[in-house]
Amino acid sequence: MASPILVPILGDQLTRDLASLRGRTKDDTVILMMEVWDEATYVKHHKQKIALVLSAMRHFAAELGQAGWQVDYVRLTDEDNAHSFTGEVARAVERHSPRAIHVVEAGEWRVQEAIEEWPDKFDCEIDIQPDDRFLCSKAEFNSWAEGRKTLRMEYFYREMRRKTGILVDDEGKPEGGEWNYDSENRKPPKDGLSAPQRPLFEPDDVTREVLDLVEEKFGDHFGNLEPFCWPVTRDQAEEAADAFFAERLPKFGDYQDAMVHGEDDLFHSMLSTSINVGLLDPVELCRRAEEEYNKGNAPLNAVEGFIRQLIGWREYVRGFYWRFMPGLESDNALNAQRSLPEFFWTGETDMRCLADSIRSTRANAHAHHIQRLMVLGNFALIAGISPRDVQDWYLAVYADAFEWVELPNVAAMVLYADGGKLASKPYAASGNYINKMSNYCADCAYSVSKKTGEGACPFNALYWRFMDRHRERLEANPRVGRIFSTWDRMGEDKQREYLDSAEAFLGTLTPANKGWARAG
Ligand code: FAD
Ligand code: DLZ
Ligand code: SF4
Repeated sequence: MASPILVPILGDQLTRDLASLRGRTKDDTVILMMEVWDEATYVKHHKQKIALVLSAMRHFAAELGQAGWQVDYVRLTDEDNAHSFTGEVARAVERHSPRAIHVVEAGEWRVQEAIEEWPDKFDCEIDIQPDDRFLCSKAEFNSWAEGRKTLRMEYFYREMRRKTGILVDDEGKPEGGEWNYDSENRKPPKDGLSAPQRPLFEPDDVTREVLDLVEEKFGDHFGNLEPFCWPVTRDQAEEAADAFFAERLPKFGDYQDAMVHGEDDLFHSMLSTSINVGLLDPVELCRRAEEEYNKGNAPLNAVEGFIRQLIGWREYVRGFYWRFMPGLESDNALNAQRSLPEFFWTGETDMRCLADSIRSTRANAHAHHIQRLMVLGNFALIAGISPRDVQDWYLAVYADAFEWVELPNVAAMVLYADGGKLASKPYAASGNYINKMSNYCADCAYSVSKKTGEGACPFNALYWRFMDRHRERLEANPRVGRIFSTWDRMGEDKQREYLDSAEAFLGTLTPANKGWARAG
């Protein structure tokens, strides 16, 4: 092939209709896919995440090859592997002498920065194309955000509903009269609540080979490698989506915020890994959910709730990430300085809610949203854990973690480290919330009804310590301010008991060994 177009495809761009492939001819294109050490180790990802990405990449390359594309696939173990995207593109330029490189912009800031240096490094045309797998472009998000005092997801979401026409009638009105049915999506779990088992995918030969590689090269990373049952092809991802729509969507809304010990998925879709690496199209999923509603198979609160997560939250956090990077990574509005406790890695804590959420994280490389937000995140917030430590942890432990989605959720939604650009108030809660929304507390070593002293649920005292410490900032906020009259009514002695209890608990925490998330 004389001087082809080189099309690098990254591990989260596994989409047949990727912008850089659209309109290209097979006899004039070399697709480059690169397994590189840098991507597996910039944080020490959960073993299942590495296996997921490498196996999905290998399957995708095989599919492209079968469809007649020329794919230059670099394996992690190839002798001369340069182990960085730029190093591998340089080697591919030597091999193929391309007349141009067409690449879709990267999902993560650090990779995009590297790509933007390619025009200075390579002596051919470099075309960096927008990632149009997102509904809202970076420019569109910026023009929506420009001049607004607050960037509430709700208003952004309504724009996305209007733009797609999903659950919107001919007059531009929302289906059912409301844009958001979140108030119906907070049912506590009833006794014995369980959900149908999602499809689990047996590793084939390609995945088995990757699992062996991951065990050999990344055996010291966090998490269980097996059982490994994530979808790694589009067909598998579609099967997973079919099962969700048929079996779990109807109750997705009701139990969206519920937590049950040992029930790791409940009615969640478990589709984030497939969506994030490019195997499923989020807007297509929303249209399917709408269809289930139109056919009378699922209620509006479930369908709207699911759609809001995808064209609301997912699109919003992506726009937010690119608007506020690179500052977002170092924001620390609440000046939280404590190191991450060791139990986040070991799971060894008597706090049953945390232990179960960490167990699921370790076993599945997944925990559902309320575990991430209201158990793990809430603890990190009210214990004052440093944003950098918390960010590294979340980026390392989840199979669906890519910085563009992880960072806004952690820094802004959970830790309020952005000072309130994303959330109207910190999501701080005492043990009461967890008790209401889960069955964790009944068998916990701590008593949720005990507020202070020996055996009291640590969330209770930490909550008041957090409120007291940040009073100046939070008191003016109408959504939080009233809480301080409760605090004031307690009187000094009671307040002292809370503060002493919190300090005593914090004094028992062992800081984590930093080597878990990042080497060195
Ligand atoms: P479902 O509950 O079935 O939701 C459907 C889909 O909506 C998800 O697959 C996901 O694509 C999208 N979605 C839901 N909530 C969010 C959200 N807050 N932000 C963006 N997309 C959302 N999601 C990631 O994909 N990667 C992450 O690294 C990640 N880190 C998070 C960290 C914290 C602290 C919090 C609070 C949330 C995080 N989320 C992240 C969002 C959410 O928890 C996961 O998307 C969800 O748990 C994935 O499971 P699911 O596919 O069963 O989701
Ligand atoms: C997460 C990941 C891992 C573990 N390995 C690779 C890899 O070897 N090659 C690759 O192309 N992508 C990998 N990825 C996904 C990338 O980190 C992801 O594509 C970038 O973060 C995008 O900005
Ligand atoms: Fe968690 Fe407190 Fe409930 Fe124990 S009592 S499970 S620590 S909220």
